[in-house]
Amino acid sequence: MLESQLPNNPIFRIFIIKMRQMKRYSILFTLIIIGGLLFSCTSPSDKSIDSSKPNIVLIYFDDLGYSDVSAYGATEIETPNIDMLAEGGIRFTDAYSSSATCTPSRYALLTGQYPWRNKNARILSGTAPLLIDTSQLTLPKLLKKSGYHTGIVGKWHLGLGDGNVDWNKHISPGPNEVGFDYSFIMAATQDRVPTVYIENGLVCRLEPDDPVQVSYQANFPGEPTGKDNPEMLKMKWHHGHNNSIVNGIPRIGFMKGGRSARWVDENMADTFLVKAQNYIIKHKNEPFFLYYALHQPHVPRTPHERFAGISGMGPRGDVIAEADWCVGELIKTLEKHGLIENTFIILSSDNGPVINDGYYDDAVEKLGDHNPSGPLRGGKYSLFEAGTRVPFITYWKGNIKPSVSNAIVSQIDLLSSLADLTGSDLSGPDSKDLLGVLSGKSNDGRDNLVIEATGRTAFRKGNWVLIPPYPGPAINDNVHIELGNSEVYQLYKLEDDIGEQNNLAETNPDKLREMINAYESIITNR
Ligand code: NG6
Ligand code: CA
Repeated sequence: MLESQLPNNPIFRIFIIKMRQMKRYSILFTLIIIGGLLFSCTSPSDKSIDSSKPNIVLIYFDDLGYSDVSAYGATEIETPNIDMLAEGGIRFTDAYSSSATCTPSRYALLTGQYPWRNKNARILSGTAPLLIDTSQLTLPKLLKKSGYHTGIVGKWHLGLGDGNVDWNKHISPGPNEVGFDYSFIMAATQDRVPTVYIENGLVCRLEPDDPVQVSYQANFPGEPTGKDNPEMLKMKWHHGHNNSIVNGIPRIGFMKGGRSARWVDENMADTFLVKAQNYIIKHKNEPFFLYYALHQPHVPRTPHERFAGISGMGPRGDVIAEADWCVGELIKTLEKHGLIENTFIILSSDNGPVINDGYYDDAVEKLGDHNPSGPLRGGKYSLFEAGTRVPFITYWKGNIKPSVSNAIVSQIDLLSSLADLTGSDLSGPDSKDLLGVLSGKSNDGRDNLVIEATGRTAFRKGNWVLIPPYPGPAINDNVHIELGNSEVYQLYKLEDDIGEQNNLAETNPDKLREMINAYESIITNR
């Protein structure tokens, strides 16, 4: 056998060369050893050099702001694990969630469709029916067709069942009916009932003699509430969040029973992490898609005691540190199992930041010099940039060259881009194939993008942003966020004015008209 004819595997090559040099072993013994090596060379770790169907891990934060991450300019908070991904991958400066709240962003992420095309895509209660039609194309469905095993661990918030769920029976339809082979979820948000984990449609650890009952209409007689029983609270409510009390925390919505099934908020990060790690380990021998939907730093912010006090910024900073640690542990799992070079990682957030989102948790008092929105205006719920412009990182060790990109990309584009990555020609209605951009081969992102915030829409095209007039308060006083409402058109040129301070609508009538026409041609075509 000539040197050039030896197999590519370097261990194998060295082995054969060594064996030739030694010459004193019998041919039979050589064959046995080579056989053994061949066997081990086709073992799971070999997958790490097959880049035709990389695993896909989508790490999705809840309410993480543009500058809540040190790689995006935070100076008062440290996120070494997210930073590692940003420094070793592509850090996008102009990437967007579809919306300034959770449900619509997640809807767009999974369906590749603008959420404003679906009138029900707004913040859902814990008893809302499944928002995605089971006949709709979704990202996990598409990946299944490409030969992937698909799993979700974490926050769902896209509705479950038909609107009349019996939480004590198999809950369906849900994530498993829209493309996930495996699901371990919280139904809605950490601040909404039911406060239980649901694995493949079944509430975990439920005892038959203590069924779970949930209502968003009325309390169950005799059950304490945050409003009437402040003495039972370990975290006080600021606005909303004064219904049922679970684990000393008042929630949105009423719940009775299911005591053994109730989550312990402080353990949630570890619970989701371990489930995500187990998923990876279980499916390491096949292409897999893991949607790891973290619950941080959404309210209520409940760091595990290992992280309580770590940031000096109160629970909001602590849970960001906790979540960053989770990201690090997840990466370690990929490394340990030889998967890191065969895994395309995407990290982002469902909407912009909010400091006080309904509880007294020291987030305001201990914020200090930290500014989660960074240079951007607004925050969660806002049509201004900080509502939807979020951290967005792609990472694929050995395949993506580290860089910073200012291409306009949206989470809506993941569906068509990941289709391309995995050899599928399927696409979503509003989803652009930006695989070249997401993998660093091009900087040619979107030309334009409609963004959504609590039912309103705005428009980015090139370096300009148009916010149409909307009634309503300029500021949400509860959360202290500028919403973007104004009686007049707002037009900002982001390259000169990233903070959206100078409304150029009056002085640039031609640009204003061009932007309105472009925006209306998309938005009226529902
Ligand atoms: C709001 C909640 C807020 C949060 C949000 C959903 C009140 C007063 N506020 O209605 O605390 O739960 O819904 O956040 O109830 S999201 O990130 O899931 O969209
Ligand atoms: Ca959110």
